[in-house]
Amino acid sequence: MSLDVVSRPPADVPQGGTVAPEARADDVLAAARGASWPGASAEKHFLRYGMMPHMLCPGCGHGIVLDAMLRALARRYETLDDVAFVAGIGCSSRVVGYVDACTLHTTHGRPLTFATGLKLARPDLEVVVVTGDGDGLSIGGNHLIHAARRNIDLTCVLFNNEIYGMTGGQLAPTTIPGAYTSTSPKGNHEQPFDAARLVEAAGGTFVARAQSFRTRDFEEIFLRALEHKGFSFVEVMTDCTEYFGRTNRLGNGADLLFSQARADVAIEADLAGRPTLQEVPARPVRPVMEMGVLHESRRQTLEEAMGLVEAGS
Ligand SMILES: Cc1ncc(C[n+]2csc(CCOP(=O)(O)OP(=O)(O)O)c2C)c(N)n1
Ligand code: SF4
Ligand SMILES: [Mg+2]
Repeated sequence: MSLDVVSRPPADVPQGGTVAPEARADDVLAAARGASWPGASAEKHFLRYGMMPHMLCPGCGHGIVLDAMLRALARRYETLDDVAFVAGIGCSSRVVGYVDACTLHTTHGRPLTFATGLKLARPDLEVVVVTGDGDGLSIGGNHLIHAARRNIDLTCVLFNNEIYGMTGGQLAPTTIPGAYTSTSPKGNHEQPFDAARLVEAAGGTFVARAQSFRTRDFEEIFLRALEHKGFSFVEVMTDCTEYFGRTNRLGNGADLLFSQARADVAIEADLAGRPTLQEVPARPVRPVMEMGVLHESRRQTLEEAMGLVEAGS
């Protein structure tokens, strides 16, 4: 999560470093909760400053996505007291540790199972699941399709960087054909999952795809996903600079981000042939895909079927 210079807290704002080393975790959080300074945008109050500095590599897209999620949450909620984040394991899943809400960092591939239990016990909570393409589609793929089938009222954001970032850049079920990874030294020979279409086919009632490149669009989509009753799934394309970008010689974080423009079918169609598009570095292997809300429908949620909430509430 990167803080821009303008919104950086002044020195007297409680930081992790100002808390005595022997302090308990609660003390660190209490100090961080006081973090507030004139001019800070609303979502900055949702960060745990005691957890900084963050662990993301320079140029990693995950911080951009988290920032947009917090902006959307700040538009919907004054506090995060009734919001819980549940994540698996991965660099993407790790970002929930920087959010000053009730956060559960669970086991690899299982955030949806923990979130299902939490939601059934506390249907009043807004439960947001953060997962990665490895976490949510590989080891956790089974749980993803069943959460969609059950239509439980969760919002799941899948950070798709087309690789296992945290563990050294192994091939993921989303890696595009031809891409080099630490486990595909001759280039990937497999076809990737279309995560959004998979969830739609499994019964998800709100399905969307967005990009870290168009962060405002993602913010709007995430807000709509939060408002939706039933299983909401947002796949957000993001970049692993360290393993995907470097291994495939695709440039730095900015190069990777701009190259996403050419993977959006609408942009590609709109700008085709214009000189501006020719200047955008192409990512040779990423397919051009449809972005935006791909499916939205209403059917009985699991909580409604179980009588835990009033139908239509
Ligand atoms: C049961 C289990 N198997 C494997 C791992 C190792 N592991 C941790 S994170 C990860 C992949 C994460 O990839 P992804 O979800 O795409 O997240 P990213 O780091 O790319 O954001 C793996 C294989 C583990 N922690 N637990
Ligand atoms: S390894 Fe990749 S996904 Fe993980 S923090 Fe670094 S750039 Fe981001
Ligand atoms: Mg990944």
